[in-house]
Amino acid sequence: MNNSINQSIKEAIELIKDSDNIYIVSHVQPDGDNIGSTLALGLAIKKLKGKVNIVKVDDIPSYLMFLPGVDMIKEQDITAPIDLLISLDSSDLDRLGIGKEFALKAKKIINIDHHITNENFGHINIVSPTSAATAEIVYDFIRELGISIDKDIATCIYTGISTDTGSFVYSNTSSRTHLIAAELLKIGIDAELININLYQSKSMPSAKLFINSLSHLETYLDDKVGLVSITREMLMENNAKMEDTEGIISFIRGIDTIEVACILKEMDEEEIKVSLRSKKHIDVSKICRKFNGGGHIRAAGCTIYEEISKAKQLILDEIISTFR
Ligand SMILES: [Mn+2]
Repeated sequence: MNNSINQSIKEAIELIKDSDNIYIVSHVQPDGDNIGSTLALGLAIKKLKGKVNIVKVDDIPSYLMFLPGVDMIKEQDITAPIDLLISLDSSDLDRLGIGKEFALKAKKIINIDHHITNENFGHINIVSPTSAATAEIVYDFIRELGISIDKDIATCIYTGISTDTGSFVYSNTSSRTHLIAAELLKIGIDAELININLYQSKSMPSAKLFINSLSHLETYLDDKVGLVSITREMLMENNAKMEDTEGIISFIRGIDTIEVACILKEMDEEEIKVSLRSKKHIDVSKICRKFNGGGHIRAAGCTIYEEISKAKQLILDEIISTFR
């Protein structure tokens, strides 16, 4: 954390203390870091102010439903006054889905994130691309807020950090990541239970989709690039949902020759969500930015509004050209 970030955290805390109607928004297709950060900060602000509103903008994946306070995330009334809105783990307003309307209505916005592509859309921006997860920033934030981190808050922070680092494996994992995790363990979180919920609770439809999709793995450039397409038809065949694609892309990156792993998800006929992961050399956030997406050097995403075979060709051309 550099000085300007520390300064922004102090300003944000003053704003929270002075504000009445505080809203926190999750983002569309929320992940463990988004929900974990949202709940950790939500629980802390509730301790501080007695009340907080968390806006549900999308379904919460079932593997996160064990999190303490998850019931606080619900659909909210847009006509109510919003003095302060806090966005977590979202690089731009569009990613907030319906939450964008709440943001545009809010008198003030605090934007807390770790994406390098963050658009600094807040009145106060706490953006730290060197943090492995937004939950890491939230850990510092809550301590500065003067609220003690209890077992529930610690569970949410640990979930955010664990999921965004691939269980402390990805290159974003730092000594600080481990130090924070150690503090959370000291507080008494049940890491075994968290790990079972996050990593050992795959549903059978999800397992079947996993096997089915990987049997259609395509590779390019002497197996340096691996790609899988998930169509809506495949979901139907396996009785699965899009959230059941979790884990496929990291499996592809886990193959020894693979440098770039790619998964295409057919959200709609001409709406293809693309996720990219790289291992050592390729900056995939650069590739995704060409399609108005973004993310991190080793993990990024974008949406291509074309039919799936066309989207595949477009993203493949970009991936292959980065190897030249
Ligand atoms: Mn994150």
